[in-house]
Amino acid sequence: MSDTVILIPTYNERDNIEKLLEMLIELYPDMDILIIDDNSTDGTIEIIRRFSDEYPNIHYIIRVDERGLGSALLRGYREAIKRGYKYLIQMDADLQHDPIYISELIDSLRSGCDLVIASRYVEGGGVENWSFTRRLISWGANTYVKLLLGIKARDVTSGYRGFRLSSLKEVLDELEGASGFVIQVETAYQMARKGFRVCEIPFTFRARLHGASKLGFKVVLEFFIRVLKLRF
Ligand SMILES: Nc1nc2c(ncn2[C@@H]2O[C@H](COP(=O)(O)OP(=O)(O)OP(=O)(O)O)[C@@H](O)[C@H]2O)c(=O)[nH]1
Ligand SMILES: [Mg+2]
Repeated sequence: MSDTVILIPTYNERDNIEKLLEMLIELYPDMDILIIDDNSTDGTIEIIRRFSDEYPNIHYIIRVDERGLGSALLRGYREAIKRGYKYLIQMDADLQHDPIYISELIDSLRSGCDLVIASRYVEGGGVENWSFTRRLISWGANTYVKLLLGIKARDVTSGYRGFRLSSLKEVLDELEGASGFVIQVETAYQMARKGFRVCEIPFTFRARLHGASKLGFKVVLEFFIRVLKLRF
């Protein structure tokens, strides 16, 4: 067992997950991987099973009665703590998060950060091929969070990040009930509030080439409401 686990939430990522797993196996052959899938209907599960059969370090959980990025990540955090890992790297399955940055995220954790965010909005970071609307949504979400919660990190909504699990464990109960991507904000907020060290490294967010975004209206609404609730 490695001391670090790579956590990947998946929902209908058939055309991305295979490539991602191949890249991870090549770059980090000894690292454990944990996939949390919410009962994908497009064949993603069959691909995950095939890899897990071949590589003993690839683990997965299929949730059949729940859906949501936030609750899937929470399940992954709890599972990783239970299994005794020291660090956790969290990344999307859709190839927007280039695995090349994982070693740098781990270095930051080893050198003392409790949370390290792969950030689009620090010097040297950026986004590839984003439409004006997509830029506006991301900028708006980050600005809203900063105005309300005063978080110092520049990219609080980035889902590409690393955690020291002993620190994350201390805020887990506060995250309960977060269903969508608002959980990214909540972990950063709660960890900073507890005095843990939050760091950022620059990264370039790639364009999604295959599959559909799951960013829906309900998830955005939850984001606005839960951030407001944290504030007041
Ligand atoms: N288990 C699980 N994973 C999910 C769910 N929704 C999204 N994901 C995964 O979470 C990651 C991020 O979701 P995306 O839809 O790519 O969100 P995004 O990157 O903010 O949006 P785009 O830039 O449009 O791709 C991907 O790996 C998804 O497959 C869900 O309900 N359950
Ligand atoms: Mg994505």
